[in-house]
Amino acid sequence: MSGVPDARGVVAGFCADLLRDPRHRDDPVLRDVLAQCGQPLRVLLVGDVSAGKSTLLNALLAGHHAQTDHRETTSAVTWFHGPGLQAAPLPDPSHRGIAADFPLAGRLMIADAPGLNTHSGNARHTRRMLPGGDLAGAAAAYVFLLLRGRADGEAEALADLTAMTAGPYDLTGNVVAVAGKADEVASDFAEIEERIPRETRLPIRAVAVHQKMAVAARVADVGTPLVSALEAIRAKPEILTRTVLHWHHLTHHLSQGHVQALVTALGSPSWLPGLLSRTARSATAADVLRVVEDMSRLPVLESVLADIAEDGDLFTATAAVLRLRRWAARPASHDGAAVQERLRALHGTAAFDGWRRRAAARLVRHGEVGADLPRDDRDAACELLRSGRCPDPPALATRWSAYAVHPLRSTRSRDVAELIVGLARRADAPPRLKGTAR
Ligand SMILES: Nc1nc2c(ncn2[C@@H]2O[C@H](COP(=O)(O)OP(=O)(O)OP(=O)(O)O)[C@@H](O)[C@H]2O)c(=O)[nH]1
Ligand SMILES: [Mg+2]
Repeated sequence: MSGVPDARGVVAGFCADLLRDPRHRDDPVLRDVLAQCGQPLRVLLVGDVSAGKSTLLNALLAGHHAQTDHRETTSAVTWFHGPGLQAAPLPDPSHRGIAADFPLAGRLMIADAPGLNTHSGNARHTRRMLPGGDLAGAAAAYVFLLLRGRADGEAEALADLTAMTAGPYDLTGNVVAVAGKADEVASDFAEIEERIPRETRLPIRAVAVHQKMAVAARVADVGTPLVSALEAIRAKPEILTRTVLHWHHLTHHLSQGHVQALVTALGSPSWLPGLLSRTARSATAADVLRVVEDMSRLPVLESVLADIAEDGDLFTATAAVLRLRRWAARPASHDGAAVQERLRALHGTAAFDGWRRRAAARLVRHGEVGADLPRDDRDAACELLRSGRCPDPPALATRWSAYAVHPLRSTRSRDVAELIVGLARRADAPPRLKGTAR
């Protein structure tokens, strides 16, 4: 399916066309949608004051880029993007942009934002970026930071965000819930990650993260003193004979610097025994930090973000089309109805055929569609939707046809199944490798 233009390239062309009209030449929404379509996926970090957003960001960026404190700290929306995007156009003049090299740079740009419950009123900057705000859609994906491993207080906000950004094809995956400060929660990570989507009844991916450990793993001036503190403890094994450990128990045995390093990197002393046992055979400081990184679960969040970024075209085009629809529906619009009509026509283009197939693949892989079919049938359908090929197209068509006709199937599931059946009937099997005759 090569040679098909990206959907966001088509939307960019659409905006460029509108901007040629003298009535719209300086329109800030059109200018920003055009910029957005040319940039890596825009991700916004949201959550309450002191949820640990900036700390998480520093871990993702592997450096002290954002200021952190126990009081309300972040006051403006600040975008972090790869060094290759110098002076990247931003959604609003009040936003700041900072170039930094980080593992996901190039694939996404990420914004730190004021907490949603500020006393200062700075929350308005964040709310402008959320559904209902004038900059809604300027970010196409969201990392929503939750506290205490629970989503109950945020369920409505999460539901609004998911519903209002899903677009015409019920796109899933652009909202990631992060259960932050996991060190302060008694439940284990797997339980938290499984419970959040179940309790909210939303198709969101939840990831539990210990941001402090993530920073220690990635930022040298936090990680190096931690490694040295762990070595000091190993030299005095009597420290860990207590069943309940508090930081003040360590002050008689370790230097103040070592205790401080442990508090900064671990938050709670309950993580110390596990960390010591998991690093008992680590030969080098780098080995220790790999264990710290693994325990922080930052790599899991990064892999979820990398997966979203892989479908950056899908998410960006969806957000951009939703923005343009709202722009065309604004009360002052002279040509709104005509623009809406032209936007609808975009969905008939080859680029949007590809967009629909990738959205369907996400629904099969991450959503409810095909949930009662065997894993192999879902994997083959995803392969077919993404590449136009799969191992046994006629067999796949038969199984997804049977799935589609079930009387209790939702309209969305039936649409996706019919799309798969149509593709399977036209598809080729991949060429059989030499020597793999059955
Ligand atoms: N125990 C624990 N504390 C953390 C963790 N991550 C951050 N903190 C602390 O939480 C406080 C707030 O962290 P920030 O990263 O500044 O929080 P924020 O969400 O950016 O806050 P605002 O910018 O004010 O909205 C700081 O004192 C951090 O040290 C964590 O994983 N565990
Ligand atoms: Mg902050």
